[in-house]
Amino acid sequence: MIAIEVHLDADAAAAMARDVRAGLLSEPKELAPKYFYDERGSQLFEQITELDEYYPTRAERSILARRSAEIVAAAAQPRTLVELGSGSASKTRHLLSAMRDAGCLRTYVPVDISEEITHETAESLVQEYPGLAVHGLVCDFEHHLERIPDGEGGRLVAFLGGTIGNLFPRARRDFLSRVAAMLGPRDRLLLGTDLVKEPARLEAAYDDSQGVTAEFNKNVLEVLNRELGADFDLDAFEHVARYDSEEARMDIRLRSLVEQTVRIAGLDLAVSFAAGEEMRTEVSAKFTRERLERVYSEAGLALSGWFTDEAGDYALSLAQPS
Ligand code: SAH
Ligand code: AVI
Repeated sequence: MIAIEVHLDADAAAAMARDVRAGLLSEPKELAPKYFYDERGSQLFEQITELDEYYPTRAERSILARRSAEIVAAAAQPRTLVELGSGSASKTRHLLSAMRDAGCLRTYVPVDISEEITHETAESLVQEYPGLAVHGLVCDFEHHLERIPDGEGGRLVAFLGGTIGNLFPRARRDFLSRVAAMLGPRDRLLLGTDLVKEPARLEAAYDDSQGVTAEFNKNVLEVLNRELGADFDLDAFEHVARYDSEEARMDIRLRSLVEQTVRIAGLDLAVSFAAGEEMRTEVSAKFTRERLERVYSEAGLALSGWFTDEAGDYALSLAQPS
């Protein structure tokens, strides 16, 4: 009942090398957040979701726990649940259970760049949902959406956790336009978005007192050391998390504590950092309903459902091609 296709091949390694070279040579330096998620990075993200300060996972879970049956009904009882950036799919169980209870659940399609967690998730889900077919894809959802199988009987395409906020505006528009193009008339998108709130709460959520987010952030340097033969010294960088209220997004960086030169053997490159120089590793955009409606409309999508937690911290929205 499990089939997992892995599309992380030589092309993916070459794309990573290209991306990292361009990012380290740009001004300011920048790395893409998708490189956080090796096996350790996925584990660290799971730890983040349990931190007191990190409210988005709890808020999204509370919406799914209360409203999944309604969401499944509004999506016309789809037979297939596709999940982009599925990770451990811990909250997804609410949707799968609602589909099972409505009698429509047939297939789950997890799509994630992290191979280990996708296998683990598939194994657990076939045990928990007897009869469920899992057709997983290990790939980059920014490039390989066309590999997602067509679903007879309608698909709900879930993109949870607020991961849409980790894309820059242009990449976000391109990505959502491609999602819009893959949706058939019966398919719906279910998108999780963190909402704008006081900067102090946001900054605490991304700079927790136990230092787990700092470790997650620095893990990208471990990934470059292993995958590209770099010699980053993790102790020579510190975690920085600031809210940019003009752009309405968290801006997450690594700041070099000293003047240093890092060698990346796999790229045949040496990169200098000044003391105090910051390299961006992630943005995490925060939304309002109006902002999201604009984002949808630019991508050829229209909002058709809006569900928030009681505190109004987080929203799940349903959308379809406009
Ligand atoms: N949906 C889960 C996990 C969110 S963490 C939740 O809500 O808790 C972000 C997930 O997206 C990780 O599992 C990561 O491996 C995956 N991911 C990040 N960038 C990706 C990309 N470009 N393509 C595919 N998966 C990606
Ligand atoms: C996966 N993504 C939605 C998380 C976020 O909140 O932007 C990643 C994260 N980065 C630091 N903490 C959590």
